[in-house]
Amino acid sequence: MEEENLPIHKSTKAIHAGNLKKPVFGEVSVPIFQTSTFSFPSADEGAARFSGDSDGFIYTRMGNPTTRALEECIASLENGYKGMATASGMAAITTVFLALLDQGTHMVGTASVYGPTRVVVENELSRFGIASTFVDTSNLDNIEKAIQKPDTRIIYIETPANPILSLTDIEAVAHIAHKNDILLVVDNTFASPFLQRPLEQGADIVIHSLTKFINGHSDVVGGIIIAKDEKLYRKIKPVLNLFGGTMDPHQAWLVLRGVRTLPLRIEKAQDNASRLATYLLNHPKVTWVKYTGLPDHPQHQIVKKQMDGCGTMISFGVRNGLEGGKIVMDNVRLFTLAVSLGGVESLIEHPASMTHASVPREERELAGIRDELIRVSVGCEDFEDLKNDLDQALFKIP
Ligand code: LCS
Repeated sequence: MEEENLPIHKSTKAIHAGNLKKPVFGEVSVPIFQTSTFSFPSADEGAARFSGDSDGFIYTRMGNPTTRALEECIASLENGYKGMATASGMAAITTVFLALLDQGTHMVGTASVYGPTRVVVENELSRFGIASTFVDTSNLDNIEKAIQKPDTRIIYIETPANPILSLTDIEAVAHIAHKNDILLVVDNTFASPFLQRPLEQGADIVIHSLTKFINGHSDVVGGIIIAKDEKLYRKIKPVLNLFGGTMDPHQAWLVLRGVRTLPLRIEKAQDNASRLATYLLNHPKVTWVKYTGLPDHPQHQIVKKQMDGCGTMISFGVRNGLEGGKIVMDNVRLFTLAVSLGGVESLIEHPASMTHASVPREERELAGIRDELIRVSVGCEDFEDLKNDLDQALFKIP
């Protein structure tokens, strides 16, 4: 094989993809181009940039070199056409909905998505005549039944889903979507492109909250949309530019710095998570554990089919239900009681009263988010310290 045709692998992409082709001073890291606007060398060139005949930069809401570097890096990791970085994960999600759904149309979604994703559809987009059906998408029959021809425009899945960690077969759903002329959108936040690349399985659009694994240091909020082809990119990009939920260059630089170590962080945190899941499973105060890497996970086969690893998220229940869970959350010393996930530090939270509190109780319970469920995001600390911390907190339960 010719040297230039050798494939580039994912750890190499995380470190090199998006680097400027022509560094300004030979700099090794991408600079922060902290400017709101860009000068045009001539009036004709300014007009050409606006008409699209030239791809030079115009104004940071529409594009910026630092932000573009991040977009190229993540699009490369996802094997997509192009990325569009956004101010938050929710900005990515709402931009896709606004671009692809019209008045009178309908979408099908995973019931246990991140709470606000569901609330924005059911409470806000419904005001503009957009309908939705949220079902357990791990069961393909539910998806087939929820489709309303010809109104359904998108199927939106989160896999692994937040916080019950159920999995949806991306390839199978892509097949159902495409035979019905529907687009498949996947929120890949919980896996990251290091563990799962939905476009390779037939998805049309991938979304991330960059706030989580990709940035990985709990110091930035951000999001990204990756389109599989130019047609979808051209449909979504103007909507993002107009609604204005774009990413700031400083934010982009921080995420670019974070993504360089994504593979290292995921590998360490995933090793911790799989050992902690086994430890919890055998703990006398723990009643059940959900982790995609445990053999009793109902969709364990799907992990093998579409993921390169089991991730770093664990859900579990303890003796005395929610009361026992509160004792654990109030007594951890190393785990931080906080929402969010995917950072180097381990976090613990209670979805029913925190991340998913905005979803009405009945729908929450139908989606499997029971009051007793505790969620942990396992970080990169030493396993023994994490285990000892949970152990002392668990033994506070009477
Ligand atoms: N998608 C998923 C799967 C998420 O978990 C979140 C946030 C979002 C999208 C939204 O991203 P953001 O706008 O916050 O960047 N999830 C959170 C969580 O589980 N705890 O706090 C936030």
